[in-house]
Amino acid sequence: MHTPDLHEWRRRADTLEPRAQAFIDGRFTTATSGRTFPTVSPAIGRVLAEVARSDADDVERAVRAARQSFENGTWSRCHPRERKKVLQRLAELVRKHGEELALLDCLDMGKPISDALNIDVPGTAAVFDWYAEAADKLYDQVAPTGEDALALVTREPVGVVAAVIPWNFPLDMAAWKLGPALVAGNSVILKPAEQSPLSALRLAELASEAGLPDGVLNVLPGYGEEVGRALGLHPDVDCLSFTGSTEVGKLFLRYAADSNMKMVWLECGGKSPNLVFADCTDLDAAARRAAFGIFFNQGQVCSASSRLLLERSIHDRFVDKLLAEVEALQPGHPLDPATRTGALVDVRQTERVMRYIEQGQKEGARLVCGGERVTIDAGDCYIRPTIFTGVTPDMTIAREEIFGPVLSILTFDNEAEAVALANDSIYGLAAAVWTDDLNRAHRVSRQLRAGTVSVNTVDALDPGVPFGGVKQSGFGRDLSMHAVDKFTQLKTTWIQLQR
Ligand code: TXE
Repeated sequence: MHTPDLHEWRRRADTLEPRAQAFIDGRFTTATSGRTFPTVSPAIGRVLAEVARSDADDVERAVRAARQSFENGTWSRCHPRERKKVLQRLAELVRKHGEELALLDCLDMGKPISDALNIDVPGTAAVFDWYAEAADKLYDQVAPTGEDALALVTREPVGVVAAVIPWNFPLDMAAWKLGPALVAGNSVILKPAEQSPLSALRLAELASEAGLPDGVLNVLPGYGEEVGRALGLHPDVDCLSFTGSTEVGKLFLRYAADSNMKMVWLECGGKSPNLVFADCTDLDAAARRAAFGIFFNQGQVCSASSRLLLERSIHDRFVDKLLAEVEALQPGHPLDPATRTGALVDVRQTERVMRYIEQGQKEGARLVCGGERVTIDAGDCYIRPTIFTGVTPDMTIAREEIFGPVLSILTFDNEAEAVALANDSIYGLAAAVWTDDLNRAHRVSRQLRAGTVSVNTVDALDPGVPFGGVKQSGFGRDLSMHAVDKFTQLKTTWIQLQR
């Protein structure tokens, strides 16, 4: 198959005409106010599209359409096999239009085209496939009540679900919410991040083409404070699933309390520790994955292994190995298929990350590589992979989520200290442990307060494995059958039997 080169991707980028209106009740439409906002590409440094700036009026329209579609039952009460077929077709359409979808995300938020094509698109299709397969395998339960009664415990869709998602994985995040919410029979309103709304709009169109009835999926591009807030406060939204910052996650809890006590599920920030013990024999693999764990997607990953905890005796050797890995991860043009590190999402995020780098230096950490912002073509949202050694637990770069290509290295002398350092965070999304000692692997995994602990790898992911956090990383799980629980209510039907 022909693989496009940089020249070809540039040509496609120049002729791209993305969908830019809101998608309500099966149709593209302007915002009620008629207003738009520009979405700027950090990859090519120009406005990609003027996008509908939805607000509370559009939320009203979308909620009405979602509610109507939910009540009329064309999706909520259809045979599970029908839902399966639609989701399977959607997965196929995502694959079929993979190059276009990959290009949209690459341009909109600056990730390398190769990652978008080889990771994001197949990952998105895999999630729809997985939930399609689940559609006719969701059994209900009968409670043990004794001879004189039959108590059915059935799962019902919650109704109207709103999903508010971030910009780091625009397609995947949409699929993580849509797959389980749709398979359970809900109607959904999706709000993509204002930095990266384009692929979600195209996805809505593909879902329609796959046979999803009108009103079951609505997409409202716009700002958090306008669309996100209105969804959070709406009295007819039954459930809200959010991925993004801890700060905004907390707002959704308030919105729910101030409105209808809607169910809220949060997947928020992280400062994930990656612990490497001296007994780990494959330090090359550990260094390779440590680099991936922080520099993949320019460090803009909620579960990024941003704190590397090294046993003191291997510190220098390990840092040398890491520095060798980083050589191959210098930023390049996102449209170049050879690029492994692309642009950060926008100027605001780039400046935010640069401030953290300055802060790290001011607080006395040692910058061993990177730290520089670079310009490539018309884009200036690039930062070289940055590593700090000599980081202490009280430093800002050891505590706050930077969400950029910045690794903080700390050292420990024994297992107890490693665990204490790892758990010294308000977050608890992911953690990784590298050791050849099986006992240690289990002992440490049990003590780490994180939603996912990976042993001898980082960032392991599969649609069938739950993903989510503890502490201020949030609650509720994306992916797997557990995600379906978030979007369903249990109904008990007690039937008294005559003897
Ligand atoms: O996230 P926001 P931002 C972290 C990361 C990053 C920081 C800021 O540290 O540097 O957050 O990024 C919507 N009411 N993460 O500002 O604001 C917004 O429109 C309702 C971690 O981009 O949390 C978008 O759709 N909604 C992370 C979504 O919330 C609001 C991913 C996420 O944006 C809102 C992204 C409001 N008042 C950032 N304000 C992760 N854990 O994956 C914003 N939104």
